[in-house]
Amino acid sequence: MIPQVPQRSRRSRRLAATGLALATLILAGCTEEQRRGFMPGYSDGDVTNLTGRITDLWVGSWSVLVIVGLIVWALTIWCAIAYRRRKADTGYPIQLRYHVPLELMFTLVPVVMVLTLFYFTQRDAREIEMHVAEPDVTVNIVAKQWSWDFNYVDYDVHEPAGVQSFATGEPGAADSLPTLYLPEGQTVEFRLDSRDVIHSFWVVDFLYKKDMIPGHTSSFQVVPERLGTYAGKCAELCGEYHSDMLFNVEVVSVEEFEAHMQDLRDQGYDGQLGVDLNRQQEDWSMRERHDEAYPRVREGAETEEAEQ
Ligand SMILES: [Cu+2]
Repeated sequence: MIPQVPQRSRRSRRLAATGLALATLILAGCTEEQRRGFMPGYSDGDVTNLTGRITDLWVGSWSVLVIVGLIVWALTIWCAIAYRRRKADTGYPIQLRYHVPLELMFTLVPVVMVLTLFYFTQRDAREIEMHVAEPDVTVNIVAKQWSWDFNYVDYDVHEPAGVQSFATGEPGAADSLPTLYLPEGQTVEFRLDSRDVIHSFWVVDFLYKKDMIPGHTSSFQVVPERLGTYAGKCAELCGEYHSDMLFNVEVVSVEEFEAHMQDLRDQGYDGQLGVDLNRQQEDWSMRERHDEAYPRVREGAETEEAEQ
């Protein structure tokens, strides 16, 4: 006798197969951008050693959340339709209270979900925040309203001081922005400082950013893995010209990086532009720089004051 597969199990297996086929079809039809969950990235390789991990965490999290969302919406709509009030109904529907299994379920399911998300986030955050004892290159980045100073600690040289957009008169112009050079394939440690208010160091394609807090050095390490030019910006609202607080990152080969260090030394950019260059000092007074750049604005204000 051939054992009969029960109807129910056959149906659920068919349902599972259809679901799997559908998921494969959807994923196969995805562009690379969609598979990255629309995170910045390139088809020819990861930008840093961390971007793959960060993208996976993002895509994994939102895929699970979309599935949970779909289940919740489906159940909500189903309940509203299946248990709607009919013409013949009178009085209240059955009032369900102290249904222990049900209450356990809607307490435990969210707790399990939150713990799962917490586990993966914590696992990845620990990896991302991991520091090796001796990075190949240490860069000290000093944020200031509203530009950046880049110091190459091991070489004791620095990039020319970042000039504020109101002083260059070219807000966002790529060629007047300060540029940070990084060697490909080397462990780079960023040491982040601020001279004035809280800023945030963000290289968009690195998919990671970190606050820069006055009086406190924060740090993280990455290995840039892809040659190219990347856009960086301040990710913490820090005042009037926050949106012009931009910079570029050039990931170059180790040889080019060494040559650039030599260039900076030859041009006399030795030493470090530390946090001791306070913006309260005359050289760094933003108000004066601003008034110099926009004298007419000031004159206008003075005339107005005189008229009053
Ligand atoms: Cu800022």
